[in-house]
Amino acid sequence: MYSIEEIASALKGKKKIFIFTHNNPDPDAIAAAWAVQYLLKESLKIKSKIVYDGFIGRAENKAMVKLLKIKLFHLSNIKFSNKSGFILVDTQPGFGNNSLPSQIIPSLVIDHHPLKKQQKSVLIDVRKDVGSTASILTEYLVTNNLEIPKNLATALFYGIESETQGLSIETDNLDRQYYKLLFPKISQFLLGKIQYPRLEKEFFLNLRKALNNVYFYKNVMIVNVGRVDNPDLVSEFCTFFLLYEKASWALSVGGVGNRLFFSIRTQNRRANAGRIARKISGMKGSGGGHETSAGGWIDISPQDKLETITQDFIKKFLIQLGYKEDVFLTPFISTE
Ligand SMILES: [Mn+2]
Repeated sequence: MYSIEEIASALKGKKKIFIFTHNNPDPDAIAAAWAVQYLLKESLKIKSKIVYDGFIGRAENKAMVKLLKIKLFHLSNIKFSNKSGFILVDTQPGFGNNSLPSQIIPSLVIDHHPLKKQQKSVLIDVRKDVGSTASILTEYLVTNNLEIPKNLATALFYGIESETQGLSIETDNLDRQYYKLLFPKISQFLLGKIQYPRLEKEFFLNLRKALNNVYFYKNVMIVNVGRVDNPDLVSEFCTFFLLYEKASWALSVGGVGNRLFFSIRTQNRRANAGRIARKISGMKGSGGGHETSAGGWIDISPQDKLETITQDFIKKFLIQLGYKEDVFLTPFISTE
């Protein structure tokens, strides 16, 4: 953990500060970015902007941003200068899941994914054993004796809660400690509205589409959501279909723009979903993640058909789990 003086000196001379989350930010990334913004404002009187790329698509995440009044800027609406300073949360320079231009060396990186080799940043606080970046940021606020406002506490609590499924997976002492510390400070009412959000009709249409394209093989749920405009759906359905009582793995895939996005989830806590994600994304894409939850994308070139790429990709994944190449996938729900 860095002192506020070290952070101040890393940001010295910077005119505008931008806090980057990973693309299609999840509650952990959003909460962590908001806490960095608060830390800079309260302790250093420095203003900053939170920047994301992609979509905020999941209903819970939309509700979080709206109800807690978190101000985020889409990358397409932001202009940098050579005096700008950059901070990355819940991701790292060189990861395929963020849009920080590769020539930029950030001033500070705070994350909980495995540390990328030869990392370039002025300050790097990466703790791979911690369950959520929100826990790390809560530590920064507490250590700097900052009072945590109700909405920020709610965001951080939900960040930890959603990332660790209520402290039940991939959890460290830090997560447990700050989950308890934040709990009396949150708005139960707003948290409830975030955890049980209202759903747009589009969600149900996508759910029907997904249900028609779910396959079950041995112990694996495979969800092909087809072409969608929001990559959050891919991860959302992956989590959802892993709920099937006989499934220990779930893979979901969906085409967004010229990329095939994928998510992996497993019930097996000793698995390494992140490693599998890195392997199957290969040279044409990017993948990574944690033990039980991972994801990434591969490029689809113009001459490739989405369906062919998808089928090849599913095979690649099943091979990683030790299944033969010519598996026959049967629909999970028969439509007859
Ligand atoms: Mn995270």
